[in-house]
Amino acid sequence: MIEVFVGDITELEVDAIVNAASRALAGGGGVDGAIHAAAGPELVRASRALGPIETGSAVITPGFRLPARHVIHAVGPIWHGGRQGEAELLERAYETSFERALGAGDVRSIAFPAISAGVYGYPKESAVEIAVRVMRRHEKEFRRIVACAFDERTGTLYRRELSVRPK
Ligand code: AR6
Repeated sequence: MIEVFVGDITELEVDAIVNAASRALAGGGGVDGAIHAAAGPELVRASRALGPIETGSAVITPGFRLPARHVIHAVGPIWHGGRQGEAELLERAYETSFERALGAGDVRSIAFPAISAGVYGYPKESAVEIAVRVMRRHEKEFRRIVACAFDERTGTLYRRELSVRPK
């Protein structure tokens, strides 16, 4: 089941939350900052040790002080206008996040922020379309997939995309 939640991803009681990380995995602003603040300083030590990683890839660490047991740190592309492979890289960031979740063996519920759709500048409509397409591909492997929006407008975009019949 794919559901939409509008609010702070760090509060979600799911097995894994996905972080929109930077290649250095060293923390930052936006959702990355919120996740590191809530998880505590152990998280930056654990994640930085696994970096740097390529855009489109992802690694998994414990969730430390978060309600979620795991954090999957995925690196989405920076938007450069759409002709530098951004769509493929964003799709890959979602795909590798799902791979890491399945690899953990105990992840039945997972929540995603809108990767790349903040500081990295990816147009929200297209980012949401890609996110939902990959989530649908993996829907049957999980009990819950949560599309976490931080504002109502993005929540509406997810709901609209989910109401459209898959192509
Ligand atoms: N819960 C859920 N979603 C959130 C939260 C939150 N607490 N806070 C922000 N968002 P961004 P990016 C939404 O900028 O574009 C960092 O510095 C936000 O509204 O966090 O992938 C990293 O270190 C937006 O829709 O990630 C990287 O350097 C979405 O999360 C860089 O930013 C993603 O926005 C990554 O940029």
